[in-house]
Amino acid sequence: STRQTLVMGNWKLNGSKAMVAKLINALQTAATQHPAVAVAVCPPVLFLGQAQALLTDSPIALGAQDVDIHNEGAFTGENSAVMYTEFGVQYVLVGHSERRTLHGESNAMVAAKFATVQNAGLTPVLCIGETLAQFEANETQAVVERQLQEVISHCGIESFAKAVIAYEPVWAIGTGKTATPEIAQNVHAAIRTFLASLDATVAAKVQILYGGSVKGASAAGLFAMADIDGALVGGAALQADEFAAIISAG
Ligand code: G2H
Repeated sequence: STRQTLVMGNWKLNGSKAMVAKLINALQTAATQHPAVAVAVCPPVLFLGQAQALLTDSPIALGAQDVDIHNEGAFTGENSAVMYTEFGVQYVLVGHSERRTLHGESNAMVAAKFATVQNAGLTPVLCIGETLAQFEANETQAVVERQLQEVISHCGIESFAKAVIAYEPVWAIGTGKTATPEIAQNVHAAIRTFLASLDATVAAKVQILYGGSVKGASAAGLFAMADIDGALVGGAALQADEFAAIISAG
């Protein structure tokens, strides 16, 4: 696309101190060699401090995988957006399908998280996407529009001027089944058209990432599409050579 490519690694519940050090050091080289591509990693929160120290003066940005809707208080086990600001975090994923499915997060909860992230001055990465059953029932567009509409109703269309969208068809997540670049492009274009019906300027600028089993070998075909502005990468983000290949494709 003509927008800047953003390659973001979502490490999910993986890592160790040794792995964080090794992976981040390996990625520094790839990110430095491709300064036109924006690169970010989202380690588990326990490793944010270590990652922040390793990323001093680095072009690689830090992200978090989830957030609570409160900034502080009696919310045992949670992490807040305001706390993230002390760890150099720039991006926060909201509404990843694993949060929606495994933790029962509704569209309303995801919209509240989106607002909390923006209020702390950070950039939400709104994850949306349909399940296999919805895909087979031709409900993809209706599902992603509902997921977007909740945020628009809660935060306004202009909130997407400072946000990223990640389209992740649930049937492609961790399954090895990547949507073809054409299938993904069709949905990305529909998302952009939907946003453009409300605000053309915001729609033209917002980065829409594709996620779901992206690998080094599939990245270039996806990034060649007009409305695909990067990738949210899970499994392949844990292997330095695969993630570096995705960065190179940007
Ligand atoms: C989708 C993606 C990263 P993977 O969950 O958010 O993971 O690339 O392993 O399908």
